[in-house]
Amino acid sequence: MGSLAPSPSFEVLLRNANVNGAFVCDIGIQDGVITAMGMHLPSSERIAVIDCEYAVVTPGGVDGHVHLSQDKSPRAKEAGYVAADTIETGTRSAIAGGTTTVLLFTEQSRGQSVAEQVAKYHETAQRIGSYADYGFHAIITDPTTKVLEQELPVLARSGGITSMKLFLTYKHMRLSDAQFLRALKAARELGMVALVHAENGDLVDFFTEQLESLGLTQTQYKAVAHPAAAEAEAVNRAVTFSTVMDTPMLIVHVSVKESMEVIRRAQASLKPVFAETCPQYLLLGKKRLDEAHFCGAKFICSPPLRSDPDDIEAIWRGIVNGTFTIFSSDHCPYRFNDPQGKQLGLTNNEDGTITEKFTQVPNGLPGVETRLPLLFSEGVLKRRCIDVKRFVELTSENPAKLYGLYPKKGAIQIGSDADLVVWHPQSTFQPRKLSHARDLHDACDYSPYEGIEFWNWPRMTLLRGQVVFKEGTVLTKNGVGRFVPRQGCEMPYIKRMEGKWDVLKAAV
Ligand code: DUC
Ligand code: ZN
Ligand code: ZN
Repeated sequence: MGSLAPSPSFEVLLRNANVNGAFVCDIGIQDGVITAMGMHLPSSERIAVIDCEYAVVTPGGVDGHVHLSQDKSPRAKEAGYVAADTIETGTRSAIAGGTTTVLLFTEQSRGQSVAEQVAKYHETAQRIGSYADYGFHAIITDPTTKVLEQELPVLARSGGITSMKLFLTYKHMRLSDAQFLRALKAARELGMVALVHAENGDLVDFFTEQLESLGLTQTQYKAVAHPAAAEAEAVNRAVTFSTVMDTPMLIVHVSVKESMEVIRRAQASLKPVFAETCPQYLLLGKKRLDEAHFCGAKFICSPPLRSDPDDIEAIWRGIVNGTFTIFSSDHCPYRFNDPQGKQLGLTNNEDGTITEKFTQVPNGLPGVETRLPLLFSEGVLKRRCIDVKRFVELTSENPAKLYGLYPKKGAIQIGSDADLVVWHPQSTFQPRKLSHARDLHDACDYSPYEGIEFWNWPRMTLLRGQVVFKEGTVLTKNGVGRFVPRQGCEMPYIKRMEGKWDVLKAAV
């Protein structure tokens, strides 16, 4: 008699999982990794069995755009703001919303070393302790020869940091075109993805000065100061440079249709241009900036919420038609009732009056916990414009591929980390309106999505096989999350381009 293959062993068994809404099976997990998928997998007393009750199970969310504990730069100190969330509270909120991996930002201020900043963020993450797995993008504001030729090669080749964020706006952060090109060349040579905050800084500054000279400084003027044209011009420039340099590029937080048109054109000719949008551009409009009693400040972010309803519809179309590669939170929270948060936008005048200044309000919204349930509820269940497969692409699979984490993250398959979200069976879930105080786990004091009705919510989150969140309660402590070193970009066009780049050869 021939020998039988040993049956796979597992310590956790998910029964009746509707994997990505596509097929039902059991999932066996051993040492934090998926080791078996099939019908009626054998169990025993020593195996922890979780019955998913045929509910949808998706890979743990990978949020490629999260700001935590990022308020120590000279820029932040000068402005006087303190972020609402640290790595501890922000990742606690992430796992409660089904996100098991977050990519955070290390920030180089001008004159600083990028490598030293990365080392500091590592130290901070270790000291504070994360609930989720995490990696870093390196923000580069000063692309010196030392940074590009000595520091980045080490970070990319042995430090597991394979992406950089570059700014085309903000006085303290933006790159000139020449610096931008040099940074893109380094990214191309090192196999890094360049994330770009694309707004024309001069245009925004000019509009801001004009508004200030007219005394128009209330929160609603934030949207006027950042016109669609400022974004579209910078996106056009960034995409042009990406094409010239053949550097994979992700345009972050895209908010207007004009930007999408540029991106779509580049994608149609298979340029390595990718795009991200965020929940606020799908679900919130400029009207929120008008809210009374300075509540508009809760909605101040850059790029701003848009007034044109066509923009919101266009963003939805991009979610459906593939223009957007990833859907990230851009979680960047500041407390509202806090003198080091959104209240920085209120100035007490000598005559006893108070002036609102949108320029002094720290930019950013919370959203790491609501990202998955919002897209699932609004996109899959209410509008029914995307299926679970596309939901998974946007929230987990594509960010994992783009940032070199796939298939360890972003997939439900044998060999992948057992990072999983078990949703509620649809037939038994009672729709509920979001209450920040009751439902969320961050350290902010509001949610921009307060009162929105959710049609489902993660019932359970597993991080490397461990149930870390269940039925509204976080079950682990900070410190279980690990740094995940990343490989190069795995998006399909990039593979095709490998080894074909030589700008000078093409020119002569
Ligand atoms: N850009 C971001 O990506 N997040 C917050 C603020 C900003 O300008
Ligand atoms: Zn940005
Ligand atoms: Zn951001």
